[in-house]
Amino acid sequence: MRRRNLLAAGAAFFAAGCSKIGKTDWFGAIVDSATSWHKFSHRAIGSLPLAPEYDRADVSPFFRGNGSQTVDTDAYRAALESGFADWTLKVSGMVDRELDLSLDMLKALPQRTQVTRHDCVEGWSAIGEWTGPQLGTILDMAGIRSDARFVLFRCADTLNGAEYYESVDMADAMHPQTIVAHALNGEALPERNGAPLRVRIERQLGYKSAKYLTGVEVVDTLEGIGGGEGGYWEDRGYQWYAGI
Ligand SMILES: Nc1nc2c(c(=O)[nH]1)N[C@H]1C(S)=C(S)[C@@H](COP(=O)(O)O)O[C@H]1N2
Ligand SMILES: [Mo]
Repeated sequence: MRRRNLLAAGAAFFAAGCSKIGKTDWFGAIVDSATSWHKFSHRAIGSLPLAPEYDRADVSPFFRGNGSQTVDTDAYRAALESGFADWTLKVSGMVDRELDLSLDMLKALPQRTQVTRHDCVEGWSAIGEWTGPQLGTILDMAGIRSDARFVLFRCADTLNGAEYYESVDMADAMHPQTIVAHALNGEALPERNGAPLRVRIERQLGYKSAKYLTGVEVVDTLEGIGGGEGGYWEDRGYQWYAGI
């Protein structure tokens, strides 16, 4: 089933104009992906609980922005004005092949839509409908090396002069509800909610769901990255595994 989805994704991917990897590489990637998926499947499929999902009718009328509500650079302003035509998500680190995925490529992959509740550690919640490809699909395309342990999320914004970043383990990275969202409530992601891309980590507190996503980096240690605790807020004393 998954294999068939990936094949369909492959066709759509080429239709979207992938210039970075050739056709042969792509079919190699599909074969490899079965392997990379299996490596984590004993934890990721079936064994991990899903976060509750809600009905479209439960969606909050307004999904507030929190933390950074924009990226304060000329480059971001220009990107926003161009409809993020040149925005890419870079997939790098301990992968068999690095990827540079445009928004069109990400939208051409199989999509997941989920209505979930976002819980911020500051004591507010909101329900939203998020759409995007599963991070697992993207990681399968890149091919994760067997010694990889974490997936790092790189963001365009800074808070108090420091780059915002986050990280999850492989089980949460491959979790079916972990998606790279480009839409909220059926519309392109608003600026305040992380346009054009944000990750959704549905079983953990809001600060894990990194906005203004520019890169996904596969690593085997969190040491030496930022303050070494695995995320912007973690470096400031919050828990790395912020389960809800
Ligand atoms: N890049 C980035 N991602 C971020 C933040 C941020 O400041 N920068 N804030 C986090 C926090 S604390 C929360 S609660 C949510 C807020 O998401 P929202 O703005 O869509 O409500 O984003 C999280 N992701
Ligand atoms: Mo938050």
